[in-house]
Amino acid sequence: MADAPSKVIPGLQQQKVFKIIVLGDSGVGKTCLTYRFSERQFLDKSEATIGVDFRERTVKINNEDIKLQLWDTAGQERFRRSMVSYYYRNVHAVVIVYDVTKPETFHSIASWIQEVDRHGLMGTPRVLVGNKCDCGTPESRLATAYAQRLADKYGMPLFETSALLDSECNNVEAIFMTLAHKLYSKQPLRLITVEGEPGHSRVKLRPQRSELAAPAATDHCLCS
Ligand SMILES: Nc1nc2c(ncn2[C@@H]2O[C@H](COP(=O)(O)OP(=O)(O)OP(=O)(O)O)[C@@H](O)[C@H]2O)c(=O)[nH]1
Ligand SMILES: [Mg+2]
Repeated sequence: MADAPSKVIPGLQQQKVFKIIVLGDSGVGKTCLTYRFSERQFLDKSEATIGVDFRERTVKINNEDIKLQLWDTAGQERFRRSMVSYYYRNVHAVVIVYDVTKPETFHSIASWIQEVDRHGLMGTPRVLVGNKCDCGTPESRLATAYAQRLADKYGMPLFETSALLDSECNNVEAIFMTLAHKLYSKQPLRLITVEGEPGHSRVKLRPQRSELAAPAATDHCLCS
C-alpha cells in the first residue's frame, strides 16, 4: 500500500485521498462503473478509454470528507501503451472488473492480478466486480458460485453489479464505499494539501488532469 503522508503543514486543512485503480478487459464497463459512482448516473455514450481517465467523489466517513480518486484505465492493449508504471504508483486499492456475460473477460482475471503484482501491489486491497448483471438470462451469465471460488482463491470480495440499472446501483456504491471504509480504517494513506481559507480552498491533486489522455470515439453496444 502507498506510503503515509510525511508532514502536516500548520494552518492548512488536510484531506485524505485514496487512489483506486480500475482494471479489466475492454468493454467490461470500467468507465460506466466509475462514472456511475462519481456522477450517480449511467454514461449513455461510453467511449473506449485511452490510457487512463480520472474521476473523483468525496464521501463522508465518520463525519470526515474523504476523496476517492478513481483511475479508470484502458482495457484495450493498444490504448494501454501509455499506461506507464506511474499510474500504479501510490495506489491504495485495486478494482478488477469482468463482464458476467463474457466468460473470456473472467478468464483474464489471473493476468490482471499478475499485472497488479508485477507493479508491487501484492498487499494492496483489491476487489473483484462482475458487471452487466442486467444482461442476458441467469443461465447465460457466469454463475456467482463460480466467480466466488476465484474471488476466494485470491482473497478478494466479489461484487456483482450493473452500471446501467438504477435498481442494481447500490452495489456500485458498495464497491467503492467498502474500499473507502477499509482504507479509512487503516488510517491516512496519503494526505494532500488544501490551500487557502476554509470554504475558499484549492486542492492540489496529482497527477494533473492535463497529464491524462483524452478518450477516443468507439462504439459498444449495451448487451452484445
Ligand atoms: N447493459 C449494460 N451495459 C453496460 C454496463 N456497463 C457498461 N455497459 C456498456 O458496455 C459498453 C462498454 O462500457 P465501458 O464502460 O466503456 O467499458 P470499459 O471497460 O471502460 O472499456 P475500455 O475503456 O475499452 O477498457 C458500453 O456500451 C456501455 O454502455 C452495464 O452494467 N449494463
Ligand atoms: Mg473505459
